[in-house]
Amino acid sequence: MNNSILLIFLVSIVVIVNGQSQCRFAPTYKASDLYTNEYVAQAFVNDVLYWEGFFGGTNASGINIATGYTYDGHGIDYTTGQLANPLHDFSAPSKESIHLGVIARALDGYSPNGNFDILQFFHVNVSQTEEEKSYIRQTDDPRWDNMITILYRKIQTYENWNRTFPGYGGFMPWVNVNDSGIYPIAGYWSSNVPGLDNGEMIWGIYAVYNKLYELGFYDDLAERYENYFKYLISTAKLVFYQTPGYITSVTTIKDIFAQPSPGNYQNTGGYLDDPYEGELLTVFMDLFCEWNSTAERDQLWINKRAMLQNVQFETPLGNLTVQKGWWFSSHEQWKYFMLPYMDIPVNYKVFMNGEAARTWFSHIKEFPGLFASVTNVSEPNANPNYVSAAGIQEIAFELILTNDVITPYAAFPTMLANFSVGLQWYYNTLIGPAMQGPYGSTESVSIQGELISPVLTWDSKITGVLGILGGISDMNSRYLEKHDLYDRFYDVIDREWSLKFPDIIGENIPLMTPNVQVPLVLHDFTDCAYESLSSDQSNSSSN
Ligand SMILES: *[C@@H]1O[C@H](CO)[C@@H](O)[C@H](O)[C@H]1NC(C)=O
Ligand SMILES: *[C@@H]1O[C@H](CO)[C@@H](O)[C@H](O)[C@H]1NC(C)=O
Ligand SMILES: *[C@@H]1O[C@H](CO)[C@@H](O)[C@H](O)[C@H]1NC(C)=O
Ligand SMILES: *[C@@H]1O[C@H](CO)[C@@H](O)[C@H](O)[C@H]1NC(C)=O
Ligand SMILES: *[C@@H]1O[C@H](CO)[C@@H](O)[C@H](O)[C@H]1NC(C)=O
Ligand SMILES: *[C@@H]1O[C@H](CO)[C@@H](O)[C@H](O)[C@H]1NC(C)=O
Ligand SMILES: *[C@@H]1O[C@H](CO)[C@@H](O)[C@H](O)[C@H]1NC(C)=O
Ligand SMILES: *[C@@H]1O[C@H](CO)[C@@H](O)[C@H](O)[C@H]1NC(C)=O
Ligand SMILES: CC(=O)N[C@H]1CO[C@H](CO)[C@@H](O)[C@@H]1O
Repeated sequence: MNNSILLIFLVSIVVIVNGQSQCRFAPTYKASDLYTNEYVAQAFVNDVLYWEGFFGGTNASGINIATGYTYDGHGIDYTTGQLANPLHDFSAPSKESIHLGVIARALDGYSPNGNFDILQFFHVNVSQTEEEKSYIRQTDDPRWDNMITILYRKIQTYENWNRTFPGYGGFMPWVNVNDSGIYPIAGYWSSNVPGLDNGEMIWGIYAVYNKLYELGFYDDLAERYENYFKYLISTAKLVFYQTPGYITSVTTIKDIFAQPSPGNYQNTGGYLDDPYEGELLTVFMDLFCEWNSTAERDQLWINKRAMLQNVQFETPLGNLTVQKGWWFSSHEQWKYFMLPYMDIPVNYKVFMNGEAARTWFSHIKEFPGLFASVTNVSEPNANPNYVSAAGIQEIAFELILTNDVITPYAAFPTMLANFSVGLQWYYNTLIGPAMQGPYGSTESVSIQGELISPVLTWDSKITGVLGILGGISDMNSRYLEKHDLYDRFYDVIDREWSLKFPDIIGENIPLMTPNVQVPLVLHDFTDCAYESLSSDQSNSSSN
C-alpha cells in the first residue's frame, strides 16, 4: 500500500466519525433495532469503542502511557462512576493480548462484524516527545498516530524487560507497571512465569507484526515485534517444555538475571493440558518450535486428550453436543479470539453448540445475562472478591459457586459465534443499572440489580470490545497460511475434535436472546445518568 492509499483510507474513516454520545448511551438504543438494523448496531458499536477508549487510552486507568503497557484496571466510585482508588498498578500478558488484539484490528481497519470506526478506541491523545516526532510518521488522523505511538512504546517496554530480566526468556509474569517499565511482582512472580497468559499474548504479537508488514511503511516497528516473537520461539522449549510432550503451566526460574539455559528452569506448577485458552501456547510451540519428529510433536496433543470431553446440554428443542467446560465460563473461549478454530467444521459445530447452550441456559432460567469468571459485586466501600467459579454447572467439570453475577464480556464468545445474538446479550448487561460510566462499561452487576462491582478491568471490558470486533482469528489465519503453517493447525484440530466428537447433535437448534432485564434497583452513576435526548438525536437509527 502506498502513502496516498493510506491517506484515502484514513480520510474515509474520519468521515464516518459520529457526533459524540453520552456515556450512558445504551438506553438510547432499542434491542430490537440492534438486531434488525445494521446501522443502529454500527452506531452502538462506535459508542462502545469511544467510551471504552477512555479506559484503554487514559494514563493510569487501563494503560501506563509512558510505557504503552496495560494496567490490569482501576477501582471506580460507587456513586459517581469516576476513577477511585485503587489503580491496579500491575498487569499480565493476558491484558497485553487483548490490547494487541484491538490494535491489530484497528491496523487492519476492518471487522468481520460490521463497518465500525475502530480507531475510536484510540481517541485519547498521546503527546509525543520531540524524539518520537522525528521518527513516527504523522498522518492526518491523530487517533492513528496515538495508536502507533503506543505500539512503539510498548515494544520498547518489552525489549527493556527482556534486557533487564533475561531469565524469563522474553516471557512475562504478573508485573508491576510504572513510567520506567515493568517489573516482576514481588514474591511468587519474581521467580515464576505462567504459560497460559503468554500463549494469549503471543498471538496478539503475531497479528500485529504481520499486519504492520502488510501496511508496508512501519517495517522498523514490524521488525521489532517480529524479533520479539522469534525470540519467544527460541526460548519457549527451554522455559516451558518437558519431554515427552508436556508444556508446563508455571515454570520456576532459578535466576531471573541469567541468560536462558537448561539448568535455569524447573517445572513446579503442573501441566498446561486444558483444551481451553491454555491451548494457545501449545499451538504456538507445535507450529513454531523445532521438533525431532512428528511423533514428538503429536505427543503434545495426545497429552491433552483427557480433558477434551463430549457432553450433552438439554434444551426444550432437544440436546446439544458440547465440549465440557471447566466452569463453562466465557473466559475459557479466549482461543477463539486468536486462532481460526472455526475454520474446522467439527470444531465450529461444537463451538456453535456451546454458545447455543450458553444462551439457552440463561434464557431458560431467565437470567438477564451470561456468565464468566469476574470480580464479584460488592456493597459500596467493600472490597469485592474475584469469582472464578461462574458458568454452567450442567456442563462443567468444577463446582459453580454463583449464577447471581453477570458481566458484559461473558457475551464475547457468543458474539464471535453469532454477532447479532451476542450483541443483544452484551447490550442487555450494559443496560443494567450503573453498568455504564465515564470510562465505559462496569465490571459486573447482580441479576437482582442491587449491586455492582465498582471496578474496571481489561478482562471484563475489552474482551467484550474484541468480541464485538470479531477477534483476530481471520488475520492470524491469513498469516499462518502465508507461513505454510495453516495446514498443520487445521489437521491437528480436525483430528483431535473428530476423535471426541464423532456425532454432533443439535446443530439446528438456534441461539437464544435475552428474555428479561436486570431490575433497575440501583441508581445510575451520578456522572453518567441517562439524559433523554431530543427525538432527532435519539436511538440514532435513522441515518
Ligand atoms: C501515569 O500514571 C502513573 C500512575 O498514576 C503516574 O505515576 C505517571 O506519572 C503518569 N504518567 C504520565 C505521563 O502522566
Ligand atoms: C486530539 O488531538 C486532535 C488533533 O490535535 C484534536 O482535534 C482532538 O480534539 C484531540 N482530542 C482530545 C480528546 O483532546
Ligand atoms: C518503577 O518500579 C521500579 C521497581 O520497583 C523502581 O526501581 C523504579 O524506580 C520505578 N520507577 C518509577 C518512575 O517510579
Ligand atoms: C532478549 O535478550 C536476549 C539475551 O539477553 C538477547 O540475546 C535477545 O536478542 C533479546 N531479544 C529481544 C527480542 O530483545
Ligand atoms: C530431540 O532432539 C534433542 C536434541 O538433539 C534431544 O536432546 C532430545 O532428547 C530429542 N527428543 C526426543 C524425544 O528424542
Ligand atoms: C440429553 O442429555 C441429557 C443430559 O446429558 C441426558 O440425560 C439425556 O439422556 C439426553 N437425551 C437424549 C435423547 O440423548
Ligand atoms: C459475592 O458478593 C456478594 C455480596 O458481597 C456475596 O453475598 C456473595 O456471597 C459473593 N459470592 C461469591 C461467590 O463469593
Ligand atoms: C444468528 O442466530 C439467529 C438466531 O438463531 C439466526 O436467525 C441467524 O441466522 C444467525 N446468524 C448467523 C450469521 O448465523
Ligand atoms: C426518543 C426515543 O425513542 N427514545 C427511546 C430510545 O430507546 C430507549 C430504550 O429502548 C427508550 O427508553 C427511549 O424512549
